Amino acid sequence: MASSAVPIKSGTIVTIERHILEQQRYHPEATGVLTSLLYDLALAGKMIASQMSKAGLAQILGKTGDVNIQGEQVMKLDKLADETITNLNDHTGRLAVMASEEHEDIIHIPDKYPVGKYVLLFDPLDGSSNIDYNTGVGTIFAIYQRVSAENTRGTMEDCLQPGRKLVAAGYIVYGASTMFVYSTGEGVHGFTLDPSIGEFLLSHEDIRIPANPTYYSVNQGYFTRWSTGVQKYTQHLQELTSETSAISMRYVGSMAVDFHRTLLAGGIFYYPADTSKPEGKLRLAYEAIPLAFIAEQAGGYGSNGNRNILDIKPENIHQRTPLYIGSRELVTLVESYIKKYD
Ligand code: AHM
Ligand code: MG
Repeated sequence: MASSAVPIKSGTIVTIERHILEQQRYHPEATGVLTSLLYDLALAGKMIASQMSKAGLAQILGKTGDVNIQGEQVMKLDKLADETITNLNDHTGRLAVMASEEHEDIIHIPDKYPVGKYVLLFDPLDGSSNIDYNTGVGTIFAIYQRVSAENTRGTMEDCLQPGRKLVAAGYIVYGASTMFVYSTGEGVHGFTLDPSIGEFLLSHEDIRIPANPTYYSVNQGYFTRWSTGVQKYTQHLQELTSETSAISMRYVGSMAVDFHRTLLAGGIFYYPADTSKPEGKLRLAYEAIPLAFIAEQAGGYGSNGNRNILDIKPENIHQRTPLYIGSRELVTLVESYIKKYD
């Protein structure tokens, strides 16, 4: 797996801007537009992190449409995050079209602004139901090249591309610190926001998901609703724990956060289909595909239980999917349980 274009000596400080520029060297044909787009997303991450720290109280005291104690209109943080990303990207001339988990339809670039060649899909604030409890949440994004004709308004087809066509993907987690993790197909790199200088600094270069599992992550409250294969697989994971070693269970309920831990520690995150959600809960285009791309770039794997998530072309923009993602061995094992028992 490639590391960054210029070897980074320990003690060297690398900003996200410089790192993205260095990555561009792998693509001599690059015009710099993708580089700028990724940098815009890092900026969106900084703005959302700042809004979260300021707006936390407003969020807890009010819902969208309410008036806060200062008499100001309160905006829910998921809506605020959605508007931040949209408003930062609709006028830059880099995008043909956008789609967000928060919008029923695709988001067209306003007629007064130029259109570009990229397509941006995002979940602005994944796990937002956790905000009320001061728990980590995240932003997830996917970037494609448009398939529609240049210099026209982007289309739904631009947004319905399989993960194999991804140009870049990543996520931002807002936790004890804010982290930006991305890949352009040359490995996975993570940056931690230094709030005192407002810069993302390279903290996790060329992340590789450990093969040895540390955690499994699933909402086990739904156990009785799962298929036999998923139940037996989960029991198998529990049996891996012995007197001398353990695979522990961790579940935040914010996928970006649960995935981030899985990526760094090794293990599996899964959200199966169940009797009340036969299609699963997570969104293929906004959540499963970008994180499966990151997992694969880090040596892991993302599956819907039967096949590689990256090979599935979404049929509609809000399509849901079961998801099993993390260390390759654990994900292929759940596929074999599903094949055998379901
Ligand atoms: P959201 O996009 O509305 O926030 O929903 C997705 C979230 C994921 O982050 C998380 O994995 C899942 O919902 C948790 O669901 P549950 O509460 O059923 O375990
Ligand atoms: Mg989500």
